[in-house]
Amino acid sequence: MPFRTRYTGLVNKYHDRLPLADDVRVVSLGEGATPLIRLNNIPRTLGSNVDLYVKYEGLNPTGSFKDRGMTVAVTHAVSEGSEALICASTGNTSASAAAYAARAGIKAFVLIPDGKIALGKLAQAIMHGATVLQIRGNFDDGMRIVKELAEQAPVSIVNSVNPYRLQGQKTAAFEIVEELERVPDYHCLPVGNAGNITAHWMGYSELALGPHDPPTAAYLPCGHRPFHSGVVRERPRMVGYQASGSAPFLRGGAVSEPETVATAIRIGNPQSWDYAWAASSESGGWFDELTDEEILATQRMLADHEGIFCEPASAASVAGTLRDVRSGRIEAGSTVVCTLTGHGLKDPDVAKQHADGAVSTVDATTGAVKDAILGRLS
Ligand code: AN7
Repeated sequence: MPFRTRYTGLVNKYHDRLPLADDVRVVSLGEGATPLIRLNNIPRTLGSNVDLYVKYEGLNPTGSFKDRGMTVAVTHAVSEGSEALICASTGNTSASAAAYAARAGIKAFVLIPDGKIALGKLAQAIMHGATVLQIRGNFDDGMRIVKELAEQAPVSIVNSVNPYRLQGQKTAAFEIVEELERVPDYHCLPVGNAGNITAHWMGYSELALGPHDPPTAAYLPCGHRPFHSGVVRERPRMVGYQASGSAPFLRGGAVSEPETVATAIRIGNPQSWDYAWAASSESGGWFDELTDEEILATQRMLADHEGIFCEPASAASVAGTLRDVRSGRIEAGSTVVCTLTGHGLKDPDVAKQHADGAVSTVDATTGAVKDAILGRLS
């Protein structure tokens, strides 16, 4: 048969490794199966022969990794009869929740920090018909309110404190091991609320631990035993990168006024604090921080030298990795996967800052255009 079965999303692909009933009605937009792209041009400048891959999660249906968790969380919520979702968000969770709620035919309420989310994400929440509540506060304020509210109103919380979110997000680790046909030596991610680093470690651990092994301490309980298969022996070191202005894992505790240009990770009080520490220490990994300038320079470099446009927060993973490769902390010969968590189109305002010199206005004549081209070819 020359045709492959149509891909219909990660729940259908990994159903036997997810805590969902066999006959559940799956709410999906075809998420997952994102490309794992080997970087060609940037590693050449490093002076170290690392094998560097990016998992381009920006190619999920709403443009971020959140869709992996949302398909599972919304499928579960709908199966329980839920008619409304709620989340606090720096933008991507709200975009994803709004889309999956629309798909399921239920309501979404999203709390976002006033004026501090990227334009594309706000556009998504609006277009998908969510009720958008801008709060006069930051993500951490929104998170506190949502957790209190979910106990008082008939709304399902779809932040990553919902264990079904992390169950969905763990599938990225499955895909990476399938695609590489091995376990990477390092997996590097940007860290905000710390759900994704936890979910990846859960996924790698399910592959590496046998049915009788105790689970990792980073396992968010889900009313189900972990789906340990023991099909591989290794697990990667998990490395988490934060923006310096929003780096609670580097400060050793919550940061009250988080700030960074990478608004997706402008989070001072991560909900998966203990789990992320467990993932880091069990794996022999570490946390580190990047300045906004380093993050933006790397975002630009990925777009300019590799053709890959990610949002600023995502670039933190590659920025940190490049620094750690240069210093030798990540050894030569390593295979490294960086998660690019969201698409660059989410945040057009950041891209506009680079417009100087890239965009020039010329007369509508062949001569004027020719002059402009020849000037740049020489
Ligand atoms: C692009 O949307 O928290 O450490 O509310 O959008 O699992 O929180 C977003 C987080 C990294 C951090 N990159 O992941 C939200 C939200 C992007 C993100 C993160 C986020 P976690």
